[in-house]
Amino acid sequence: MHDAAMNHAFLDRVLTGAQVDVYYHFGVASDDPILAQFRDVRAIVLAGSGDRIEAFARRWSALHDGAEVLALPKEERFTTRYCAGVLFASHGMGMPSASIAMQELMRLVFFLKGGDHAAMAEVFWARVGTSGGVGLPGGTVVVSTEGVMADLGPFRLLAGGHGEYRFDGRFPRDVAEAIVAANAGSGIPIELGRTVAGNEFFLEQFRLDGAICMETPASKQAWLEWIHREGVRNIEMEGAMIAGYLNHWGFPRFAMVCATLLDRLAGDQVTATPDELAAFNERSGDVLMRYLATTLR
Ligand code: R2B
Ligand code: URA
Repeated sequence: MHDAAMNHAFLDRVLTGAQVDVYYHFGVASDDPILAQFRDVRAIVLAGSGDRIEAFARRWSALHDGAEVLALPKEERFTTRYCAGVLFASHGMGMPSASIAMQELMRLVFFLKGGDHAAMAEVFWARVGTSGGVGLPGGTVVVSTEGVMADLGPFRLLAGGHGEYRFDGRFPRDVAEAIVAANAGSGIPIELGRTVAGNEFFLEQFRLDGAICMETPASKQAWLEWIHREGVRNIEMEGAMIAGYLNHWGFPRFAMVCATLLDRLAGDQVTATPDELAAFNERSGDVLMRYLATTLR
């Protein structure tokens, strides 16, 4: 873990009790007794929607003899469940939303583990999601090797007076490969690849079907072919930031597993039926659960 990257001026006061940390968007604070039951957290599973979080927690509970599922009461912004060592949390859509979840969850992990680096390093993080495939048929599961922005550069934010902050978007390769290995023989098509995180579903994913469109069929195709040549296999909206923030603190184990809903080389609209979409979604969940079940004792 990278101690110097942690905001000790704030975080250490929470540990000593000099400051109560309000994880505002999750509706819980560091002095809430419910958090005592979260201290043994070994994995954090993120997904965009609250319904998926609820479904994952139920599934994890069923795999653990019906272990109790705890919920944080506030669900206005994010949905959170805790069951058998795994904290499941939704992050909404896009990096502005998901960065709020990440900042508060990283603070929470620091607090729950008492600032102990070895204990923090044992926490595994994963995002399970949906994406547009690049040169892959809908229903393929992509395990990301790196999250980049639409220009294939790293996740960046404006920094007052300092230009910009930049974040290393690489996902640990050994974890990505272990997820693929844990799913050998599952029959689910899985690919390793780089992932573009667009700041927008339409413009920054070079779609031609937005209300606002600034691309032509030729410029869109050129972008898709360029990112494909550069090893990109899918496009979503959070991975570059999530990997960037986790690398910033030096978490060693994290991953992103996304089902593709369509092949962007063939079109822009998501036309799969609700049943197909549910089946695609199920696959990414299966892939992660199979890995989790083999690694979390
Ligand atoms: C994938 O799907 C969502 C947009 O439809 C977004 O959160 C993402 O990354
Ligand atoms: N999510 C995205 O961000 N893009 C897609 O094309 C599909 C799902």
